[in-house]
Amino acid sequence: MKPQVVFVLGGPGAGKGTQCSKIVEGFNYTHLSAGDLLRGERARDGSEFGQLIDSYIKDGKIVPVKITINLLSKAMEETMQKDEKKFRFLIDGFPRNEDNLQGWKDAMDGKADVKFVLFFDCSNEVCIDRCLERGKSSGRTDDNRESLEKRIQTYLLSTRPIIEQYEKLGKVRTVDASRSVDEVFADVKAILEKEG
Ligand code: UP5
Ligand code: MG
Repeated sequence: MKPQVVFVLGGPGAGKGTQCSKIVEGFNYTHLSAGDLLRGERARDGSEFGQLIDSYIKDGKIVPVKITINLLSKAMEETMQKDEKKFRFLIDGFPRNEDNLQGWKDAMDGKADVKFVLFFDCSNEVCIDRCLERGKSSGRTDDNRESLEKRIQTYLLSTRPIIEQYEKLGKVRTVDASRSVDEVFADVKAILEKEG
């Protein structure tokens, strides 16, 4: 079975991870956060990319796609090897720019189907406030005001155009992510029930 993929996009702190966790409770999807995979690689003993990933994340810059796509495709393969019925994936926080999208196409065209993009739409102010609040306890090196300004800029300049490309293809499902977790999830659930 070919992997069926939903790209989950939205600004920093829009609630991508939170909503993906709720989706996997009720739907047969595996959640792969590109950011979590990169943070895992950064922490791995002997990783040749640890320092590079560290500095990119702190600067809110997008890591070269070769690194990210390797982590994503490995995680997808491992999941499907363990259980062939697990071929549905939520890919959270990817693709974030043109380089990411091209890297995905080069590696995955014909090998995986992108069903749609689930877009969590949220104002920059709400995004920043949520990340600063989380920063009090998250230990994330990018949950500070300086990194957040950069993350927002990167999102606006690089990621929004990717969402717009998918929009033109009629492939974006947008959710107003500024509401409560449960209100957002009610919309997410309706979308997934409709899309299958
Ligand atoms: N929260 C969530 N939903 C809420 C709601 N409805 N109401 C009130 N509060 C809500 O949520 C963020 C915080 O808000 C949490 O405290 C949550 O409780 C609360 P979360 O669900 O974590 O939001 P999410 O959108 O997942 O935010 P995250 O910070 O993870 O988004 P980013 O996209 O910025 O981070 P990510 O981990 O994807 O990427 C980090 C960095 O990795 C990037 O900046 C980049 O440098 C690098 N990266 C790449 O280079 N390439 C990639 O492909 C991916 C990442
Ligand atoms: Mg996240």
